[in-house]
Amino acid sequence: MSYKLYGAPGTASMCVHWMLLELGIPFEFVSLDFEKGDQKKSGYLRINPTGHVPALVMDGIAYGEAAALLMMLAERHPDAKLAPAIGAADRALYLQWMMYLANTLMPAFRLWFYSDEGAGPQNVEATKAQARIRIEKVWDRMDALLCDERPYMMGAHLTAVDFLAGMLTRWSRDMPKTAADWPYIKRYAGRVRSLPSYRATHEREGLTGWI
Ligand SMILES: N[C@@H](CCC(=O)N[C@@H](CS)C(=O)NCC(=O)O)C(=O)O
Repeated sequence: MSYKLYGAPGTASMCVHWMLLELGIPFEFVSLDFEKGDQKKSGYLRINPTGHVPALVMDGIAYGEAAALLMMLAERHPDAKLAPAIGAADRALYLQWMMYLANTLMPAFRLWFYSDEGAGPQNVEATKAQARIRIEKVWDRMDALLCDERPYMMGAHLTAVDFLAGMLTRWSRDMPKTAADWPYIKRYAGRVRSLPSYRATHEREGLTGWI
């Protein structure tokens, strides 16, 4: 199996980069420069027509969508047990949280970071206020899941959900309320950040903060 990940430091590609490091498998990382608009250049648009990162070329074929890539990697490397098996008791909860984070939290963050996209540059403040409400509702729900002090989102074991949730909690670090203002998320985020694969991703991407 061969892998080539296209990404940019600290962005949605981070969770895929992190899972590849956790899996300990060989891969190539191509860092795109957003300042130069690399993600909108024709060469990259042939790889990911959305003009977004991540894109992962698996055995010569490119795929996008961070959450889907995490699920694909977990399935292609079942020995790592990063996804509950089909039919396992916690499979439904796993699918629910992957979809919830991808469908609800990621678009809310998109509105927060690309706040002119929602309703134009004249409505940036209102868009950010809406984005913040949506993001904080997810933290409420995530904190309620974690309040039994389970080590990981799905319980005792690290799964693909943690790569997505771990990355997304980091994205709140400069917001008026960070995810770590929720007590059980704070605990959880501390555990996730101490994983060697997380620290290695942080270092390789040259990230600062939230460690
Ligand atoms: N739905 C996509 C969203 C990815 C996304 O929004 N990526 C951002 C970085 S976090 C991006 O590529 N931004 C560059 C741009 O929009 O030009 C996914 O989950 O992969």
